[in-house]
Amino acid sequence: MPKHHYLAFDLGASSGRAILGTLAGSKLQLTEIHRFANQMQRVNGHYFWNIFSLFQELKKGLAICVKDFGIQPESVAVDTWGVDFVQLDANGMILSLPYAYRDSRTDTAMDELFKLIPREELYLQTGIQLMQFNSLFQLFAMVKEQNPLLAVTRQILFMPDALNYLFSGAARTEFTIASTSQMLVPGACKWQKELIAKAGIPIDLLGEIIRPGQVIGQLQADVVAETGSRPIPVVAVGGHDTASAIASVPADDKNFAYISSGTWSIFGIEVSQPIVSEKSMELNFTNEGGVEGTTRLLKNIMGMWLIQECRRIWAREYEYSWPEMVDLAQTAEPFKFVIDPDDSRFLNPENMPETIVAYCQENGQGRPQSHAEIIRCIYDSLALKYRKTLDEIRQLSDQQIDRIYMIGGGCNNDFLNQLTADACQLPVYAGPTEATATGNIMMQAKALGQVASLTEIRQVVRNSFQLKEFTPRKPDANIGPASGR
Ligand code: LFR
Repeated sequence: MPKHHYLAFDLGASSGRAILGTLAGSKLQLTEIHRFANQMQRVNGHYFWNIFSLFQELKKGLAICVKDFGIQPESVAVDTWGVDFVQLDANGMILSLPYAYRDSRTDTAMDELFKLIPREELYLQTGIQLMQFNSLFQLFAMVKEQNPLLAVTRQILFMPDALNYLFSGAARTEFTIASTSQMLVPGACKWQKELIAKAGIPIDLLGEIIRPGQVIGQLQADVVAETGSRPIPVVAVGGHDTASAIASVPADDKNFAYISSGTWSIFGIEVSQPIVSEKSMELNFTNEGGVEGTTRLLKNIMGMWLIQECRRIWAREYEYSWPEMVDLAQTAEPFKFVIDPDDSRFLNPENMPETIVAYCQENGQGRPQSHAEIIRCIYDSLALKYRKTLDEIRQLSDQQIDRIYMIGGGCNNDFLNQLTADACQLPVYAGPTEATATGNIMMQAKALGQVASLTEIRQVVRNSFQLKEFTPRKPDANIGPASGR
């Protein structure tokens, strides 16, 4: 049976990976080729991504694949987190490091923009969850501060588009990543031009939008020379990591919800049309673009960021492993402390554990006394937030939901998987862990003609990865108050 090799570059907020996908018939095998840390860089009190060192790591990944593994992939594709972008000048040069979305310069941008465009109008025209870091607010903040670079910017490119550009020389804007900007007409490859103009953002910075699953160019000669690869196609996949992850949900029907569990917990369903209504506005749901004409109706929940940040702070004294943190949580009393994980104070605090303790104290719960209590508080609060989000989805759509797929790096957390099953009273199926890379690889296979549809992609995923099932336990004291928070 002929084998097809594709190389996925999957960049997350805390790590990046080059993952090789080998497709033989309807079975996909993944091999991790290269993994590296990613971190926001703090410069002069602001946060940036070092896109040049990220590009260097991606090229290294390709070189390792070709030279050390001896495998020439048929194509490459990049996916990353949403919303952030680079600015290109008239010569196509990247003007500066892109800001990272947790930078505080957008702290007041939403309220400022609401003065020009009422909140309702903004939501109803874009169908995107209002979050201060969406590209619209980032660009608006630059307009407000009269950012001098804006005057010489000719085009903006979102992170995956920018990396595809560095690989291929082709500057294209892919639909799923563009949909995170809060600047598109819901569900369409169309900029919301009037709204963008009202925010003072020059519309000609935004390129034409293409659908995922297309070849956008070939590797540039200098990349070929540096990596030893042949000049293979660069593919626009679901450039938004969550779009790629959801493409690989191993479902054979539509009756499911998903949680893409990583730095963020992204909870949602897949729909064929955006759901943009007074109700979805009130509940602040997003309609991001998916692959193959789907829409991702979902909510961003603060997720493992809370744990990652506690770990980072505690590492000054002792660096916990992830399993150690899960073990510790199980020594603490359940549901003694509960936070709203999405309180804005948790977006980028100097000290996450102290911020959590202060929240609990302010809310009359007393002070968590130990690391175990803080970690338990985070997991319990996430599970409760998942239940609340599920209830909200059921208010928005009558699509039946009879199970939850937990995908992404966080799906290895059996403890949280069980808490989620209990809180939501639905079976939880965990896997695949490398959901994003899998979706990225399978959309490359689609672009190169090896699979024909999303249904076929998901068949391959089911055929290739073992899932772990978590059955909900009967509601009791263990899973907290019946109403959620
Ligand atoms: C997850 C993610 C979310 C997006 C957030 C910020 O990695 O892409 O979908 O809202 O990062 O971009």
